[in-house]
Amino acid sequence: MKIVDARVVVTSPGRNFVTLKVETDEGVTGLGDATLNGRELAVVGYLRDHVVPLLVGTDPHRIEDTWQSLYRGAYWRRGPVTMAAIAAVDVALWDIKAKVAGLPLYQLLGGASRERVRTYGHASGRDIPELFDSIRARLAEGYPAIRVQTGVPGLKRVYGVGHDAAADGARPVVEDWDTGAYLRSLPRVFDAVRQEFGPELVLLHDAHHRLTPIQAARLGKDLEPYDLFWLEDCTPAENQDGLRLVRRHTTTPLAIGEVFNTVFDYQTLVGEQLIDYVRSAVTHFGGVSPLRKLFDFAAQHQIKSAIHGPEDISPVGMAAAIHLDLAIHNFGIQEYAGHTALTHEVFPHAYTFTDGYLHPGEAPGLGIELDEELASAHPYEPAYLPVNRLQDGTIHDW
Ligand code: EZ4
Ligand code: CO
Repeated sequence: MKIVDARVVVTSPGRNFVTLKVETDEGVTGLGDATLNGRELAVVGYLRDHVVPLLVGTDPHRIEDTWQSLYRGAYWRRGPVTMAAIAAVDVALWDIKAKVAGLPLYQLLGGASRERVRTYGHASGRDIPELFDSIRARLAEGYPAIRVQTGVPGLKRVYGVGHDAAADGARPVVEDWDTGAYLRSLPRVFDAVRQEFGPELVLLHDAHHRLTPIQAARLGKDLEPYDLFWLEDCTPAENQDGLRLVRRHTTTPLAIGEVFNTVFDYQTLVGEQLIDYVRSAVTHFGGVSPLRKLFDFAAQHQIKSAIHGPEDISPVGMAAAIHLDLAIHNFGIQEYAGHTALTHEVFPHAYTFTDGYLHPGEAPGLGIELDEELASAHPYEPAYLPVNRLQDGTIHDW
């Protein structure tokens, strides 16, 4: 079997998605997600100009060899653009192999370790009443766990709260930030949520890398009475040593990794058990092959999976995640933000979301298709993530 062509499709049925479609001489095709929010076209160029020419003529069954040749052969390793491109190839080849086997991908990964995949959804509000409405809406949709984000008194606009208008437009929207105001308000928000919804509701929070380690340590301590499932991205984790300080001071579970691209980013965090959940996406971590190795490494330290699943992971990337979730033993939880109705039409899929749980379905391969005609009717639209500035105008982490 040989790869005869590979094409990159960019479509925007609500937001931008980059998809690689690999074609073989036997007519079997495979799909992979290469979406990198705000830097989509860099990955398109990497794939079209530097990866596709190397793929044509190779055997699609040699997934590990292809992965290693793309990773090591480029000389320039790691980084989100490179690893998103390699991820798309890896996932497309797994799709092809599973289709040839006539099995859903999870069967090739060892088979099901559970009946269904527990998810969490996103609730947010600019204030407490709006937040409560949003939590009720997620509960009505069946979500068994909920990520809570709120506005901060004195700030006009906070990322992840309400409509994600910040992603629209050709220039980044500027959002304001005040860490002191945030640290004072968040424990009060969780106190109000616990009083309204009781002790059993599974609650999470994403701090979006905005705190220093000592601030993160304080927030983790302040949130302990509210029994969070996790506190996510409490501090920018390039400084891995900083997590030692956070860990020493709080028993609030920690989740990190959505911006990580390789296992090397996790060496200290996993090796010293400084976190409880690894958050990398199939799409940004080089695909199913390396993510599975990460989960095996994490399992040795009692750390569980929590694959990143925001709106900007395409249904192709979601499908790959759900197969892995079903198969691995140390599954923790799957983020599932869902997609627009049009996105589901562009990417018809076998996976299902029922009562807050996902299942990859039984279709051979990933169980996903791409309606190329509909995709081409919704071309790329420039869009950037927002930037954060402090009151004096200084750019802030996030
Ligand atoms: O900000 O996917 O946990 N989810 C998140 C996401 C990320 C976006 C970045 O493109 O933090 O909303
Ligand atoms: Co996050």
